[in-house]
Amino acid sequence: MRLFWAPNTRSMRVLWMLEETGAPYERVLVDLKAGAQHRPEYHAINPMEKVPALQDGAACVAESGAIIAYLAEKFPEAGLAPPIGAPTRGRFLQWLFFSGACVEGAIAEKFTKAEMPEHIAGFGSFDRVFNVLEEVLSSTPYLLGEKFSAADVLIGADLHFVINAFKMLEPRPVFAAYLERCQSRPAFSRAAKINSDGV
Ligand SMILES: N[C@@H](CCC(=O)N[C@@H](CS)C(=O)NCC(=O)O)C(=O)O
Repeated sequence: MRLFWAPNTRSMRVLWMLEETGAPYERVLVDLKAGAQHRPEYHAINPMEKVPALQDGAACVAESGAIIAYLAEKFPEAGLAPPIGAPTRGRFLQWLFFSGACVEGAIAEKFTKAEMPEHIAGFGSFDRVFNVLEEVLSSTPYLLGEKFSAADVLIGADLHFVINAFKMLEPRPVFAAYLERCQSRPAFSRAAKINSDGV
């Protein structure tokens, strides 16, 4: 498997996930400043010309949530996804889609200060998105209950980005405790080191 990535980007989500699986992979740096994402050879891998993207033999997959779902299914022995038919499978898929559909919208709202009526915006509003996550994480240690899953990789990485990196959200005890749980995992530390080393 080859991960196309760049440091300090949304690639961190997939780096963390790959480290959770323990599977071997190669990292290919995409030099965003030099415009490498716009080269035809990278366009063939991700037509959106953004990182991250994963190549696995003849398979290519882009969009962080999709890559994480792909890896969770490819490596069931890692125990990061409830099996098809399990009651928690529905919520698992919900949180994987929630990142792209709702968290990304909320971040864009904050960055651009754009105002959209809540009933028009699919994500509702910045406040609603993070209040919902806070509500869920107030009653269970992880999104699916007692067990860490790939959904926590994605949403945990999003919360890390929003709270720690970009300071878009005021500190909240529920998120601080959740991030501490998620980030105490060795796979997170390995991914964070790769991210800061930049190679
Ligand atoms: N929807 C994509 C977003 C990916 C994305 O926005 N990547 C940014 C880095 S954080 C990027 O590659 N930007 C380079 C560019 O747009 O030229 C995902 O979830 O993976």
